[in-house]
Amino acid sequence: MKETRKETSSYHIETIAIHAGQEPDPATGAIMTPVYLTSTYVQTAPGKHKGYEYSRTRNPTRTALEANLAALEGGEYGLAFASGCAALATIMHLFKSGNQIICCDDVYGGTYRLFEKVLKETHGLEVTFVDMTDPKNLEKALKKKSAALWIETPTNPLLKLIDLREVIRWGREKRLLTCVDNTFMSPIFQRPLEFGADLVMHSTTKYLNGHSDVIGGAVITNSAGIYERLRFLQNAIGAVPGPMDSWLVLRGTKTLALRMERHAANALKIAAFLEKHPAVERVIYPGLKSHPHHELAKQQMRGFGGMISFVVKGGKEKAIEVTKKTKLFALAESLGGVESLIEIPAIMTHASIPEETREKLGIKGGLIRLSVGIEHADDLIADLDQALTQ
Ligand code: P1T
Repeated sequence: MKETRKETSSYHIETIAIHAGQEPDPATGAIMTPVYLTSTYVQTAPGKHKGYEYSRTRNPTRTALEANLAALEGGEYGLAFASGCAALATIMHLFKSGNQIICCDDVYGGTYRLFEKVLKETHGLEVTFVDMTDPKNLEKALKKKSAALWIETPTNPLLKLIDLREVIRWGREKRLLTCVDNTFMSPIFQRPLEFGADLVMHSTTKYLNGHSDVIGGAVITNSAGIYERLRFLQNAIGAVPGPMDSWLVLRGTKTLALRMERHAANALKIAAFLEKHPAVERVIYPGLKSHPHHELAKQQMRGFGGMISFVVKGGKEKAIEVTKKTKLFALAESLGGVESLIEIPAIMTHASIPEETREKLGIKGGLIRLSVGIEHADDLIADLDQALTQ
């Protein structure tokens, strides 16, 4: 059984999304990969099997998903996990106690929590948070024990952009493992392996699945050595997705390209609308000329994404009022689904970051984050308008 992708690399990404990793079922010709709901596989003699022995180790539905995700990121090898956090936790087992990870300072709250409140204590990892928008800050953080760079771009929730070419080049020069969380962009808009990253991580819960009905994660790499070790860890630790969840993500990626186009087109219209709204102090969207990293966004991303953050006049009280008044934008954590979501990072997704650190970063009470869905943009704009207007 092939572990890597079917040869689709010469195709456009829209075609890869639909075909990579998927063959008609050899038993029936079914065009959709079956959901192999099985924990174990019958052997013809001890140790003699068809490549599958136990579903923590391998499952055919998961194998198809892993090949599909690898192809989408332009990588050789893919591994699927039970969640984005499970993917991150497994990756961290590549390191030894005493190693230092240099992480960008604005990251998903759960990533921060895993680094600060778990891995520091249980693994003895040192984690240094750095504003990577200025690569000069990296040099200051570098130590003998530095082992990896952890990059999120655009960052969550402040949508700062990190120069992938520059930062990855620096990391490789210093022999650090360069890891990029590509959840916000999806491979449709950004492919970090093209910039030389050692590995790409995803919360597949988000755009890759796209329908808010799965929790999942993934890692993609071009390095056979890293893949072998991670595959060993995936099995040894066991934070794997079930076949049904694997199938749902595999189904989701078929429409990824179309969805991303609409997410981004809607987000640009909404960001432009918010920028002119009298109740809004500041809008952060990489597609706006006013975004400090707009030029970099044009260079390293093929689209600006579906995430917008904005600050309302009137601070936390006003922000709470707005999030309670929207009707189409559901008040909920997460992102990347077809439906639009609204949330307040300081109270919700980033609450596990201490208030003082949040304030320093600029994650204040009045900051609202939108995950723009694929509804009609005019309906979404009207919804925000009525919620923002007294
Ligand atoms: O939720 P999980 O699948 O474990 O993924 C964690 C994760 C990792 N990386 C990024 C960039 C993320 O945004 C997330 C999850 N984020 C949210 C739930 C959120 O609302 O931001």
